[in-house]
Amino acid sequence: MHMVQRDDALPGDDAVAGVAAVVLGAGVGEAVAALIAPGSSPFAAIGGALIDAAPAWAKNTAIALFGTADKAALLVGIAIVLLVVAAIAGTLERRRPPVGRVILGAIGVAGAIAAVTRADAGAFAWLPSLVAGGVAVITLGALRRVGQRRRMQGLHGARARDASPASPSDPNVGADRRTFLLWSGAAVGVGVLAAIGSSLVRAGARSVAAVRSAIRLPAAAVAGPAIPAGADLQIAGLAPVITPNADFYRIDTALIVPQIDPATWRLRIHGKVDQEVEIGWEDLLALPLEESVTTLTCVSNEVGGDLIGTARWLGYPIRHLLARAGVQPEADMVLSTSQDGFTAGTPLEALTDERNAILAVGMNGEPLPDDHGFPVRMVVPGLYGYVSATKWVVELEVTRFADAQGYWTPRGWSELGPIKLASRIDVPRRGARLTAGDTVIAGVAWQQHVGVRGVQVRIDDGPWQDAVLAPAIGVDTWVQWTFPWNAPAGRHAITARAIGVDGQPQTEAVAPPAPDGATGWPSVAVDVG
Ligand SMILES: Nc1nc2c(c(=O)[nH]1)N[C@H]1C(S)=C(S)[C@@H](COP(=O)(O)O)O[C@H]1N2
Ligand SMILES: [Mo]
Repeated sequence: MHMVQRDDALPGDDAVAGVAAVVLGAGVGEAVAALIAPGSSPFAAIGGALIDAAPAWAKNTAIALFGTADKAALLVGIAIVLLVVAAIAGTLERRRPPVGRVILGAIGVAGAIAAVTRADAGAFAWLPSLVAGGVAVITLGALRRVGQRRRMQGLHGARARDASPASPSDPNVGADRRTFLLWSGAAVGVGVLAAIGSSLVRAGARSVAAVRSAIRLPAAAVAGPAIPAGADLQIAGLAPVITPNADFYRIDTALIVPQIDPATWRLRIHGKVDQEVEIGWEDLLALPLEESVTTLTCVSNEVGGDLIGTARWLGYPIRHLLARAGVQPEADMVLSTSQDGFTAGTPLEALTDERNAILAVGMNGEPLPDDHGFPVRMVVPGLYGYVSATKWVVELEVTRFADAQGYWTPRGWSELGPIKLASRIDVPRRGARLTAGDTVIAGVAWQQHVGVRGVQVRIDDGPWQDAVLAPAIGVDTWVQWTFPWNAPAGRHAITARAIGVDGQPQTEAVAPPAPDGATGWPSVAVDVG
């Protein structure tokens, strides 16, 4: 033992063995997942468990730092942590065998537990992570044996020349180190190839994409509002009044987007109802669908942020389905559940009053994109998405706030999420350099379901001046505004505030997104030269 430790010529090799074992294990695990349990990728399972464990501040930090790339950032983070742990496990494996292998096996078991506890776990959800852990354990053991052989030989050689133990110039050691590195490299290579292959298999298996592209949605029985002339000011840099699907913000907890074949989709309405109602895709499309234009907003949107978008939706009013089920008088909430287990708690009233709360199937003239809830999602004007806009929705439970909670409530977000009066300056951009003279300031303002009466703009510490409001599509959508400005040279701060329908301006008080939505006036600094 003592001699082996003293012969620690190339300590980095132990870390290499650990990393190679984990890369091979992870790659094989991903491949098994892609082939037999698509939803149970070890990475996605661990990532999903971390997302579920995340409190409000963590969600917001991730969104603030990475925006809608928060999921990619999480996966990269998990990979980095895993590689560091792998290097440590490799080192420990030699110092105190079999500690390294035990660590790798434990990670596999943890992944399997995470996978089986996902809401949409299949019967074999545990398999990919266990295979990953098993492969990593076996590989680490094997690489260590190759490494050990090299050290033993190095030791014999070293006896004669104690000054340079295991010198790389020793031909035996050199050859065996090459063997070790070759095997390690092969493990990494196979692991990476397996991971790439599994992502290709995954992409190819997206038969739901083919089903989706073959769908022709029925025409609306009730047409939505026309876009009034002038509602879109067509100013460069100003968000268009209707957001193209490809540019629509995406926020959800799904690391792997649920793939639901509409032919198997069913929605169950149950709980405090006179009779359960269940409908399938064809039943839903056969109903008289209504079109509406509604702006969705995320509670995590910072002042000036872009987690907001407007679409023309096609769907069926939820209130008609609730009426069919017969809601019992003590109910005050509907807990909607996604196929992947996400839930939202929506006040019953918001789903039964006259607003356009719908089960949406269409978005801007096409079936919902995968990322936005295909085949069916909820759209409820006036409430932040986390309490209302359930994508991939499969269940509506009529219940009470006293008895049930939506996904984000126990994680530090408010039970109720009415959208706050807000505005945003799109033009000019923060930090823009302008030429002195006539220019235009423009932006959007919103308070869905309530409406906006006006917007005011202030230059530096000057007076509040009325901006021109473009015609609104309706109270459920944001509205564009513009303000002509004769910009004098110098550095200026432009601030805006919306005026609510009650005549009250948007609050100046600065609040962070958690627990129920950010507040404060948007402001941009510009240099005029
Ligand atoms: N299934 C599911 N639906 C969900 C979420 C989710 O995490 N899972 N997030 C909600 C949140 S927080 C928002 S803001 C909206 C965003 O909808 P979008 O991604 O279509 O813009 O979806 C809501 N619906
Ligand atoms: Mo959100």
